[in-house]
Amino acid sequence: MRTTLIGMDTETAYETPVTLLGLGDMGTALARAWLAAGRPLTVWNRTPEKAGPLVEEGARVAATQAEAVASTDGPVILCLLDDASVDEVLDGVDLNGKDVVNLTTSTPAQARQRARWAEKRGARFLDGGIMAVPPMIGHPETGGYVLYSGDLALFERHRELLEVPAGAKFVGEDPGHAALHDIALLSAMTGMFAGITHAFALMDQEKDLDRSRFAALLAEWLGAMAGSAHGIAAQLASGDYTEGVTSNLAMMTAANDTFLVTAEDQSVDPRLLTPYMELMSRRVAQGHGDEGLAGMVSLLRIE
Ligand code: FVH
Repeated sequence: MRTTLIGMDTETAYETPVTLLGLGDMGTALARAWLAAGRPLTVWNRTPEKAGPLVEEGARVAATQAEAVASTDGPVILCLLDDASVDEVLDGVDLNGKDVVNLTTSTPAQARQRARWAEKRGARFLDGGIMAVPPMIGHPETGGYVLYSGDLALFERHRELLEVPAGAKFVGEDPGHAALHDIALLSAMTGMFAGITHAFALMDQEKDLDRSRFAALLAEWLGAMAGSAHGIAAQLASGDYTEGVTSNLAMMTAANDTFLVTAEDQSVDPRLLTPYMELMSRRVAQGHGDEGLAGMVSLLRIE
């Protein structure tokens, strides 16, 4: 079913109907974005009460997940808690001929398995990793986006629709790659949060220090340092880990004692820093003090 023509000068620009399974915080935000954009939307949620407010905003509620999937020829978007809940929700549902887009957080292996599972059921499959929190959805100016991987033709077919809630970035035809990018980015964020936690702990005893002023410095500093990812990528690509190095590993490692002594003086447990410092020391001990950070990547590999 294809409805209202919205394009001014093309016959292919239609409002594609969407089916959305899962109305948690993220699913509800996605639903609101599509409704606000005037997309015909069918929703289903295990706890049906959550659909109530969306009906008032124009959504159609299906009584069952099978009915929701069967109700349109538009894409079926999944935004459920985890991979197990996808199994539970779609058990026995006819997906033949459907375009399935799974925005449920998965591991890369789960996403690849889900792609095989979809293919066996006659569906086309795209996996997505959401790099946004619910308040960012429908607000492109906040910089949120969704990473996609899998069926490129499917991505292109629904690209306009997928770009309504947030930016859409296709990262490869291996269906596991969106999840891999997602988890890699979130892992980097976890390391950043560990650093922020340690930094505030260092300030904790200093009651006269203005935390919000420090936060501004911290955010500015982390922003300035984030660009180092490009240098590491260039070194990994060239294999020359001394390329473009301004602050080498030996110099950085020598400063670690200052960090640790300061932590001790401020009565702060250094456990969030020491594993990384140990890796740095190991790389220097291997004779690579003149390098940047790229050489540390190989130290993390489990053979
Ligand atoms: N919220 C966030 O900040 C993050 C941002 C990045 C991406 N994540 C992922 O998005 C998926 C959905 O997250 P969510 O925020 O909507 O999660 P909840 O609010 O907890 O809602 C979970 C929905 O899943 C349904 N559900 C759970 N288990 C089952 C099941 N066994 N059978 C059927 N449905 C199930 C749940 O239904 P109900 O509890 O309302 O009945 C919700 O619809 C997620 O992968 C995040 O990692 C969000």
